[in-house]
This record gives sequence, structure tokens and C-alpha cells, in this order.
Amino acid sequence: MSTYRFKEDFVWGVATSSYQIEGAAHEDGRGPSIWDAFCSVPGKVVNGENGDVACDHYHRLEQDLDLMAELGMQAYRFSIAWPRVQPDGRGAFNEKGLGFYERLVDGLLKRGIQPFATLYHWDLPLALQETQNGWENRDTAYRFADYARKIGSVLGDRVASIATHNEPWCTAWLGNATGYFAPGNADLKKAANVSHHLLLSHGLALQALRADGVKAPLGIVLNQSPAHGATDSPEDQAAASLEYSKFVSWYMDPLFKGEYPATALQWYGENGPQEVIREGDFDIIGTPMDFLGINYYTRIFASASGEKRPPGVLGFTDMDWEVYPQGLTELLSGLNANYKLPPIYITENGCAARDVLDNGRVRDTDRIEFYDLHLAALSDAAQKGVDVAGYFAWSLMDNFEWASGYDKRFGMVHVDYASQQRTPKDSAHWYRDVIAQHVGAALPR
Ligand code: IFM
Repeated sequence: MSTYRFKEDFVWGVATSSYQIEGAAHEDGRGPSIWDAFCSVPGKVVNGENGDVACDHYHRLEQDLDLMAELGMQAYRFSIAWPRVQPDGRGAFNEKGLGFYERLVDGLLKRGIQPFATLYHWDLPLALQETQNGWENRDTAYRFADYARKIGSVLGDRVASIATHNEPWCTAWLGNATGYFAPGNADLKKAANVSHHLLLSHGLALQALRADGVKAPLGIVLNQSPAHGATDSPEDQAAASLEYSKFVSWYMDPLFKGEYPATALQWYGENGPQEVIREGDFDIIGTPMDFLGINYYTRIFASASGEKRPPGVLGFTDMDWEVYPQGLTELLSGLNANYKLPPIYITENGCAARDVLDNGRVRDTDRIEFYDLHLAALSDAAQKGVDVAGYFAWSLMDNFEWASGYDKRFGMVHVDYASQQRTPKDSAHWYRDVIAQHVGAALPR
């Protein structure tokens, strides 16, 4: 097993999200979300699947908590389903829904596992979409801040951190520019406006939580990648710069520099968010954070001709994403040089693979190699001076992979969806050993 060099209090964990694992979509007062609606649209999700049952985690909470403890997890990153705790996205809160997350947090703490909460992992209450066009509407940012405030009052004294959004790029771009995700819009201007309101809601939530005296560290989770041109030609290099500007800088610059990046802004042209930006917005968006979460999966490969497939020296995952671990070191070093950053957590990293359950065992050697290479790359970034506070593998268990349905398996634990049987894969045992080897063992940096 490799040895990685991180600071002594480095946190080792796994991540999931509400809609991908909970199930119980119509129980205990949970309201519908935009993903419930989206999944019912023919052709949107592979095999017409949905999160109605998913991993049935809502009913198997204690068993799943025990599993995490057995696997030696120090921390667990989960998301709260807004429609489970506030069915209409405004007005009354649902005690049963809040009670579930209280049991989750208390159950983690009882087992010595730190709870890392995320407020929004894409499951917007459907009522907000239907009555006011969801994130296109500035008011939704204020509804989000109210919801954040409630979660702060219920869980703020017990969680290890609160992240506002998970991957706002996915909500804005995949949900509104390409229509690949809920709510399924294909309109560039909507995507730009949504991205601005997501960022605004992040800042408003931070300010509300701080005003209420919530002590838990606060931040946001962004998916990021370095971008490379297919060749050294000026055209391919410009294509890479543009992709980076649209994907990374579009979120980092407002959060840390108080503006949108010129390259992407110019590309958006009249479809940009200029009409919805109000005076003072960037001050709200730039509210200081205690941590930044980064989800890393692969690099962006860009070319002027539109050719998007990289050479893939280390191969591709089952998502057809290139395995490119050195991109993590490059990304983090670049961010560190360009922004004044708070401590960074890798809040997701992992791969989908064609796992086969064979006599009670899953030999997922590709996944072990993937994690090993990425942890080594992260360790390299730490050696280069990036303040890396922790790592969360995606994911604890196989789950509902959005538009790909249940076809793609990202878990360290195999889920047989017919029986809901959980079987730790070889990677789960490997990760448990990595954690045991590294916890409390600060190595010379
Ligand atoms: O499953 C998703 C997760 O919900 C967000 N980040 C990427 C993962 C893999 O696609």
C-alpha cells in the first residue's frame, strides 16, 4: 500500500447524496423534487429508472451507519433533501424529515464519525420549480437561505461542516443549458441566470447561518478540472482556456474575486447573467468561507475542431471519463496560485466500474488503482503547499447515477438492488486499511 503525506488532522471519509440513496420518496411527508418529475419524463433516465427506492437508505439508516463504522470511516458527507424537510420549499417544515437527519447526525456522532452536511445536491422542491421557475427566479435564493437557517438551527451545533451547494455547474449547465439533468431546460440564458442565483443563494445562506451564530465551518462544493488543448495550436489552446473559464473560473472568480471571468462572459454575450446581477450581489457571493470542497473526476480535453476524446493513457472509467490523476495536482496547484483559498477538502473522487459480485466478493482492482493514483496526486499537491484538509471517496455505495440510472456503479460497497444486500468490495477493505495506516500518523511534509 502506498503512503500518502497529509497533515495530522487530515479527514478520511466517504460521500453520498440524498436522492441517490435515500428512496422513501413518497413517505413521511416528503414533497416531490424536480428529480422525481424529471425521472418520469420518458427518455430522460436510462431504463426509465428513478430514486423512489434507490438504496432504501431511509429505512436502513442504522445498518448503513454500522457499515460505515465497520469500514473505519472518520467522516461521512451526505446531503439533506430540501423537499423532505420543507416539502414546498417555503413555509412549513416537516418534523419527520428533520427527525431523519437528526437521527443520521446523532448516529454518526455516536459511532465517532464526523458529519459533513450539504444543503443542496440537486433535489429542489418541485413546488418552487412549478410556481416560480426554480433557480431562474431570484426569490429562490432567499427561500434557500430560509431553509439553510432552519437546518443551521436544528443541526448546526452537531455537524462538522455545512456546504451550501454541490456542483452548481451541474445544476446550472446540465439542468438548464443542455437539459441532460432536471429540470431539463435547454436555454443558455436560463443557465447563466441560474448560476448567478445559485451563487447568490450560497452567499445569502452563509450570511444567515453566521448571523444565527452557527459555529460549524461553512463552504461550497465545486466540481473542477484542469483543461487541456488537444494540440499546442493557438486554436486548441484557446478552446481549453474557454472551457476552463466556463467550468472553473465561472464559479471561482465570483466567490473569490468578486466578478465573472472575462473569457466566459464574452462567450455568453447577450445570454450572460447581466440582467439579473444587482448591486451588492458580489459582496454577498464573496462572503468569506471556512473551506472549499472540490470534486475531481477527470480533466477537460478541448479542441477547436470539437474532438473531445483525449488519448487516455491510463484508460477510461465506465462513465467514459479519462483516468487522469495528475490533473488533480495540477488543478489544486493552479488554484492555490490564483486565489486566496481557505482549506480544501476533496469532497468527491471516484470511478464507475463494471463490478461483478462473485461468490460474495467484488474484485474491483481498477477502483483501488484509481483511488491510489488520486490519493498520491493529492499528496503531491499537499507537498506543493496546498492546504488539503481531507478526502471523501465517491461513493459509500452503488447508487442512482442520475441520467445513467443504476447502470453505473461508483460504490465501495456493492448494492444488489433486488435484495438491498450490501457487500463491501475489495476497495472498501483497501480504503479501511489506508485510513487505519494514516490516521494520526502525520508524515514529514
Ligand atoms: O454521482 C455524482 C454526484 O452526484 C455528483 N458528482 C459526480 C458523481 C458521479 O457522477
